Amino acid sequence: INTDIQRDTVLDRQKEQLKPPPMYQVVLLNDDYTPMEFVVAVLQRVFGKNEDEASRIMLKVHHEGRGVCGVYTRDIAATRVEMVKQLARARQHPLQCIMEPAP
Ligand code: TYC
Repeated sequence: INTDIQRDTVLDRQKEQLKPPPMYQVVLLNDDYTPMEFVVAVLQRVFGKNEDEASRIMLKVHHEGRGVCGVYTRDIAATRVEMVKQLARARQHPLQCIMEPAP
């Protein structure tokens, strides 16, 4: 049998599917050791930035402590965070990258 709660749950899911998905911003954090050229290369490779835009974001992070690399759905944001962390680990740089709900 279908309870009132089951009917409400179906209606809530239908309504949820009509909304745009929640978005997450991928944020790069500053540190004192990761070379600037490495950060620029990561921004080009992982986030598809051209050299000028990559340099602009890198310098913003360097001066302000953090900077947004892009805004994506949850899975794409999570994958790009992991790609950044893996590239940093491979070169033994302390570069950190996080995702957070877009405001
Ligand atoms: N602060 C680093 C340096 O002076 C450069 C840097 C920029 C590191 C951005 C991390 O996310 C970062 N070499």
